[in-house]
Amino acid sequence: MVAIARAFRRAAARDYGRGGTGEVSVKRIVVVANRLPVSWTGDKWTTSPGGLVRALGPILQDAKGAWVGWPGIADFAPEPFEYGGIEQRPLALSEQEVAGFYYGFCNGTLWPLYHDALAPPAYHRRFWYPYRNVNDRYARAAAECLFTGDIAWVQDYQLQLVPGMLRTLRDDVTIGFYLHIPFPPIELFSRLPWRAQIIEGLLGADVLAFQTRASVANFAKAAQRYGDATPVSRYELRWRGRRIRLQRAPIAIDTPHFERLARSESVQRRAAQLRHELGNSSRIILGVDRLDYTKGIDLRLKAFASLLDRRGCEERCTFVQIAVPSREHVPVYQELRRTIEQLVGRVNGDHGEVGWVPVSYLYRSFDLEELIAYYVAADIMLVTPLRDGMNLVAKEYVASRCEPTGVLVLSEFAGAAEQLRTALIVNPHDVDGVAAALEAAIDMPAAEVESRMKRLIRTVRRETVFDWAEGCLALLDR
Ligand code: ADQ
Repeated sequence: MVAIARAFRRAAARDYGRGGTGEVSVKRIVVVANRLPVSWTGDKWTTSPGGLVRALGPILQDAKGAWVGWPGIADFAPEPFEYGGIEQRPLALSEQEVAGFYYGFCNGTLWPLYHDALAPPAYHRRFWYPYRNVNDRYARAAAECLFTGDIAWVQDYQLQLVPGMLRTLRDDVTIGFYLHIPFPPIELFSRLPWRAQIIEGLLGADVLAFQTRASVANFAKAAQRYGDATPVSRYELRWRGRRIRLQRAPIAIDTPHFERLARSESVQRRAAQLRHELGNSSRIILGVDRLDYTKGIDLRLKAFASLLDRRGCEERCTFVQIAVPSREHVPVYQELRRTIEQLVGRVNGDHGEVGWVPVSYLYRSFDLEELIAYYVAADIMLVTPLRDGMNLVAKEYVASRCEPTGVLVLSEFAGAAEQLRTALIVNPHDVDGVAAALEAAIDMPAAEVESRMKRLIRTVRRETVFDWAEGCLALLDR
């Protein structure tokens, strides 16, 4: 256990500029995830953006690890290769598998069901069978590259059957599972026609980790009801003679990297330019999300309109909403995009004036430095998902504060609310309540802004993505 933990500290120390121990982990770690950490651009591989990839890269290099995943293009079957010091094991998915497994069961059934059924989940056998078959293929691909004593670390809702399938193939390895999205309350989970199979699949793991205490408790209840698991304690179950540990492991970000970029001259210059381009409006309110119905962007726009109704427009607040395109082929996402664009038009039409556009809506992806420049420029960060496993944007905003300034308005339904307690916590369904929180943020005395933000910064610095990965793997490395 110590060896892997040290490898983590060394990776983290690199970022904080401290020295490492030079020790190398003895166990291999094989990550099994829907997607590979690299993407094919047509003529070469590049590393995909994201904290998980950045956090696990150094660890997998040290642990001589491998990564099993889909390269993201249908019917594309490259041979295993090495990239970034990691053995990449591509798993090919056909057009039909992508339709049934990924768009069907993952995004049409599980995603809405696990997010409070905010959109109606679709229960179709034509989605379930591909999900089962594709999970079986991931399990076999992982089994092929694991050695006795290795750790298989399975990621997220797309692969919930893999732990059980892998255990029947390889009982000589340790299996971990991490769920990035919420595990739903029993009242919702019960609706799933394949609930017993999902529970049995998950119970194949030695350690199951979740973002929040609520998700741990929800899973424990479902495992008892649909898997006949016996509770030993709040964080331990017994099932078919095996001990299964549950863990609350809230995901974090690469805080030092965000801090460094936020302080850089180029980002500071860009932030000043953005403020200037926004007409030096008195307050910049920012939203940053994947365009997804779980993120509550439409209600947020209504809350901003309600703020303008209350305060008039003398203050010239500007709301910048950055939305990264997501699942664009799916009708419910296309509909959401239309709704949001109409709302933006309506708020600007109702409240704007010549020379002042209240809502700036940017529908595209940004590179990290540009995104951080927006975080630096923003006075108020509005993070109001209707349900979210964690929400990294909230943590990224805090990590980008060079000084303890700025106010975070955060939904009580984001996993992040369990940790970021000095944010202004809101119910995102309560449009007037969110508008009132925005008013409170605008009027908040500087001393209160500072004390709230100082505590948020402390929390985000204390637990980085390296600590998160270390915590998860430490339980597996026994
Ligand atoms: P997501 O639902 O994708 O992740 P989130 O945690 O907010 O949600 O992460 C989004 C990421 O995308 C952030 O790192 C953000 O910087 C980036 N991003 C957003 N808009 C962008 C833009 N326009 N351009 C570039 N980058 C942009 C899932 C779960 C979450 C959980 C994470 C991690 O749904 O609840 O926090 O996994 O476990």
